[in-house]
Amino acid sequence: SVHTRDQVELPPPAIDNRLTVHSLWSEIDRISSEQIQAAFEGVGGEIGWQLFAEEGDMRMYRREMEVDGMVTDPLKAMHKVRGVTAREMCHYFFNPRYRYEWETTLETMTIVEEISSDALVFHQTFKRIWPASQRDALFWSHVRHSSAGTYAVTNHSTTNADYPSNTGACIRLFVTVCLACRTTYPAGEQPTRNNITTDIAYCSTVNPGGWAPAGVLRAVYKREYPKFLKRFTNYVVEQCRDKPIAI
Ligand code: 6CM
Repeated sequence: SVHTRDQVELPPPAIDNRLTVHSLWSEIDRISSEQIQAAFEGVGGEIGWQLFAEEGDMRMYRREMEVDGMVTDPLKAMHKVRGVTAREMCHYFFNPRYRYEWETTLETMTIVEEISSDALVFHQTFKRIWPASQRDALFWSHVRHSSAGTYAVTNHSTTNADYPSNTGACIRLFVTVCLACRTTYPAGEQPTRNNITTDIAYCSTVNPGGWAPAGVLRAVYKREYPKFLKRFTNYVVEQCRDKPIAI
């Protein structure tokens, strides 16, 4: 059935051995650990995160930052979703089969390398934003179980000789993204769709890789990130509604 097929492809509870012998393993392990730890850190304190979007349990913060005149504002979002698990959230974010259904900025997606059941390399092109050139990205994506009730997906730019940057119409952008999710339910109870809550921390830093007007870019981010997180979480809730819970 559809359910059993989905179950076998859920993020594995332990790191896949094929990943640990890959040349990217040490980088993937280090960046994923750093990203997951930073994701759950608060937005208070001295760093100066500014709230720019708020809706229900969702809060989005950014820090204005420029590198060589290019906007590289780090973004951090917190959300809370009921009725779906961290493992399910990460399954739908990681698995390319579902990506076109929730990702609206995407134009094309190619799987460049299948490293293991928990790590893939993607090439993606994004919809063009006037008046800037179209962008593409090449990044590894890794899903892992990190601690009790916690799963996370980390995406980080990489290189591949078969996918050189800035050769065609696209400018290569650089991305570091982490979707970290933690599920809780009342002590002494069994987890069900009715008593679980998943806390979500989503962090993203994009370097546009070449000229793009700062004002346009910030306006696009302000509109697109809340749209993405609402759409994605609603999508996962819909997908999971009639399926057995995957903890
Ligand atoms: O994290 C998100 N999606 C993942 C799967 O696709 C993946 C994507 C990373 C790329 C993020 C790039 C965002 C830039 C999109 C705008 C187009 C660039 C034009 C720049 C030049 C003017 O981690 C969800 C990403 C949601 C983005 C709003």
